[in-house]
Amino acid sequence: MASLRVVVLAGGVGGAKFTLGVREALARRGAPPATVVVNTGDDLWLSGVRLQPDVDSILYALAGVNDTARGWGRAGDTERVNDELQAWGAGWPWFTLGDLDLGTHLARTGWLREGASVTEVVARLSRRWPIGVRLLPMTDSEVDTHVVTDAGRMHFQEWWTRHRAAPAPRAFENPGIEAAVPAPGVREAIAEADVVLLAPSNPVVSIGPILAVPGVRDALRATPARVVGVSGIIGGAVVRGMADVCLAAIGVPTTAAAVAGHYGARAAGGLLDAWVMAEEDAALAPEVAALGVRPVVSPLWMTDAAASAAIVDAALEA
Ligand code: FO1
Repeated sequence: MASLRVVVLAGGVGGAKFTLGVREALARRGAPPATVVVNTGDDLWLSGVRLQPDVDSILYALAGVNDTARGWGRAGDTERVNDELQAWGAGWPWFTLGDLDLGTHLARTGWLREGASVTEVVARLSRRWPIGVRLLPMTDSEVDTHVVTDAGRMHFQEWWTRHRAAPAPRAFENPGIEAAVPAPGVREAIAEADVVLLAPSNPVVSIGPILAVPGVRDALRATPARVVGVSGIIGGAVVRGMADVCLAAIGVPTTAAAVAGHYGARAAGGLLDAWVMAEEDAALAPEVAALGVRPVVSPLWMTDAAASAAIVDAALEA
């Protein structure tokens, strides 16, 4: 299967760990680099610079320069500029911009100001290190994520980072997404793929915005590729992040079978051909099969790149 063409839809931290596994699994097969379509729904402007948290999490992880303890930003970063911004009362006091990380945001913002598209900016960022995948933003348009909560409406980053997802969410909205189109290459990559993988990222605020870009769902429904999702739920609990809160807001229980049902079977108008679920959730496999989705039971802890690659192997063999 040396010519195996793989497309991954991914969010930030979980997406980064999964993408490390994709890169390793494909390299072992001698397959071409995967195309990774990254959520840009939590991008934002702050202190005059453009941030792309999910793009940067994946980029830094593939380059081996990420802060693995925090899960975001650069390893060994300092915060001198951030301290100055705070002293000026600029930015958000609860949101840290590391010095090295700010270098990325400044480069990106400069290129955007010079007229480069988001796709071109992501391509330029990808050239610095041999990251071993092709990164594409989901769209070139600016799409925000807003959270409607009991405490009012706020930007996703404020809800997530400042309030730790505490105010109960009523809805997630992506103003402007109806007018967005998939970034150049996204539809083509999906159409020409052999396998499309949905990373075990947050189904609501990471994979959700990618699927909400008009045209992406249709491309997934039409592709001859197998579409395989990987559960981010293990043993009925989220592995990281606050996906359970997000799922509850859209009425989806935090179980591997319910999330498979949320994506739906391709055979029944949904997206999935197969669903990789944790050994801890094996008892739910018949429920997944009843949806019309092939369940694949596998260890799902992404403890290192080799463990992630084993999950990708299970997905590719599905
Ligand atoms: N997450 C935090 O919890 N606190 C921060 O101060 C913070 C800063 C930050 C700066 C740049 C960046 O790319 C990401 C950053 N994150 C921070 C992570 C990020 O807000 C979220 O984890 C993701 O957006 C959710 O996918």
